[in-house]
Amino acid sequence: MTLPVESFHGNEEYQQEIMVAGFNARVSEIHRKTKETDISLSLNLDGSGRVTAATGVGFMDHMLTLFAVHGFFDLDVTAQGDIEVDDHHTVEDLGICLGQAFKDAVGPMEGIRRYGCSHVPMDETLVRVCLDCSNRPYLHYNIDLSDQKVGTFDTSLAKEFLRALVLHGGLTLHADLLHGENSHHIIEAMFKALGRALAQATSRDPRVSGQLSSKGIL
Ligand SMILES: [Mn+2]
Repeated sequence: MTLPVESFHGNEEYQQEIMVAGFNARVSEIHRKTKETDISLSLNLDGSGRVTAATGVGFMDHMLTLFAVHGFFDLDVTAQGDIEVDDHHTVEDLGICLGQAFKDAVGPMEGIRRYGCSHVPMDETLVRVCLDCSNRPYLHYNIDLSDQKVGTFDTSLAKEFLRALVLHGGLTLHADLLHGENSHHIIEAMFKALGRALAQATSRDPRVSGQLSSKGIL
């Protein structure tokens, strides 16, 4: 669903910018409340990388910020989760909400490139993320992390986040660690590659009319 511009952000200057771009605004707002988490998220696919992230999980704030900056998405996200249990519910539910927001903002997946692929190096690390806005959720996750924790963050949650994103965003996604040692670098490179690949896949191509599929439908 494409929201009317005036319902987004309540910021006139911002709304005008979107209008000037001459396209329908590809934006989404998600509010999701369960007994475990309460998340509000707004996303503009055609943004400039303006981010506010306050999820209660510092490492995820860092990752969501660099994801949006490198994908040129505008993203505002707040979460109140049961982090007194651990970060699991919050991180997984952030993946659900971000996946829903992408699916919602892209709408019927018409006129977009559909595929995106990005290699991102970070010092000794090189990560590749390739994805397809396919409506066929599938995650290939070939990222071995030698550390169980980065700071207080449980590194296995990176996969949980991606699994939720893929399922709710209708994405086929392959994430591969080509080489690397430092777990912080590896997860960070993965989130940057995710941002760049999603930006590419969701970008408009004037040659594409309707959905890019030889079958005619995704
Ligand atoms: Mn970092």
